[in-house]
Amino acid sequence: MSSRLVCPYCYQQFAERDIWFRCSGRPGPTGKACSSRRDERLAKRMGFAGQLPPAFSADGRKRSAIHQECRAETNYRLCPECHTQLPVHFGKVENRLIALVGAKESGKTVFMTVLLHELMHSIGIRFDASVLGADDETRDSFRRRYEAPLYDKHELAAPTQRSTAPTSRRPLVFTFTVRGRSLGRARQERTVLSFFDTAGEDLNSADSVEQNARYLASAAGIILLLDPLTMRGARGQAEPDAPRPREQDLESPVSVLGRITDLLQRARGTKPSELIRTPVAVAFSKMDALTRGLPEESPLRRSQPVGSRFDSADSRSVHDHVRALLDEWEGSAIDQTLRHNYSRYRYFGLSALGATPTADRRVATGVVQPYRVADPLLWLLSEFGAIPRTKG
Ligand SMILES: Nc1nc2c(ncn2[C@@H]2O[C@H](COP(=O)(O)OP(=O)(O)OP(=O)(O)O)[C@@H](O)[C@H]2O)c(=O)[nH]1
Ligand SMILES: [Mg+2]
Ligand SMILES: [Zn+2]
Ligand SMILES: [Zn+2]
Repeated sequence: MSSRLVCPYCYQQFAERDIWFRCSGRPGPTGKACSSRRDERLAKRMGFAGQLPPAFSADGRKRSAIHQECRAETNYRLCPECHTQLPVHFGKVENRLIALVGAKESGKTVFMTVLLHELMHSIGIRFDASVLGADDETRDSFRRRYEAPLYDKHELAAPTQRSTAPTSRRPLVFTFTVRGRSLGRARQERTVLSFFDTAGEDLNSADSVEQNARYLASAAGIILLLDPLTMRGARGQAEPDAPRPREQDLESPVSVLGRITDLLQRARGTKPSELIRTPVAVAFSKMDALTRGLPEESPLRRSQPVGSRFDSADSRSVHDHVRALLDEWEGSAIDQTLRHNYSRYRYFGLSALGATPTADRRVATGVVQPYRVADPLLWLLSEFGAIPRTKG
């Protein structure tokens, strides 16, 4: 495990011994109990203005600490930067931040919602994995703001607001647990996953660039979502009723990729001769609108893998196929940028909804039928060694 930890909520890096604690608020041995108050740091960074017992620093390598004022013991561990309570086992298990980025309207919010829903259901069963929200806020907000509107009301989310209001911009943090083996003994392998639903504009405006830079720099893996319907060569091949983004709003995938590459190089201090080592899953969304134009034998028309290991051969053939499609879509510059700047990248084609939504932003068929929606994350997890993969 790396010695530097990254907060899954604010993406600041720190050492384990710098972890803070929050007083339990229960009376200590002398009968004195600490009162609750507003935590200014938590309010400023995360927009939480409620009352909580005081935060204090102690030896963060320990599971618990004694608060000097009340002498009560506590095991609430906090990020030293934003004062958010850290997930259980934090620092003792792999902590992987997955950054999800893409231009406005590329499909990030829908993708994240469907991906997490799938992870908790079919993908969880497929890999015998359990995926749980790591904190109350994540559990509540995922259900209320993301899952229920899409799955119960069949409505698509409104465009994501820019991250100036910190309350709405807390990442969703989950723990992904699979049964692994270590030294011949079965054990639970836990990975903390943090998803930050960036608003498309965030990548453009200077004031949110710093937060994004930190987010990207701390990420163990990046999912870059690109909308093929914004590419000139693909637009002509799309289903006639697929909603096409308006021309004047278009930010071409290659310019999004360029900007992210720039941010990463700056944030990581990459030397001009070096490649960026963060694995990048380059995923083309909304493929449902293009499937019918693809050749019969295209790997993007066959059924998605179902085995209990990540299917490497299938993933490679999708990668090669998408690379070939890029030429047709007039997107060869994307491949050039990736080849010259990244050491690990892989192409994906997916559809979160499985069909074109209606003009009033509803799920047309009433059922979400995702296709290959988990492939990018599964590839990243297999790159980290968190899930097994087939040879090939
Ligand atoms: N055909 C098709 N369209 C999709 C799919 N997913 C999203 N869309 C369309 O893309 C639009 C934008 O999706 P969002 O998930 O809100 O996009 P976003 O990237 O979060 O957008 P911002 O929050 O504004 O940055 C939706 O309203 C849908 O019309 C899909 O799987 N298939
Ligand atoms: Mg969004
Ligand atoms: Zn933090
Ligand atoms: Zn106390």
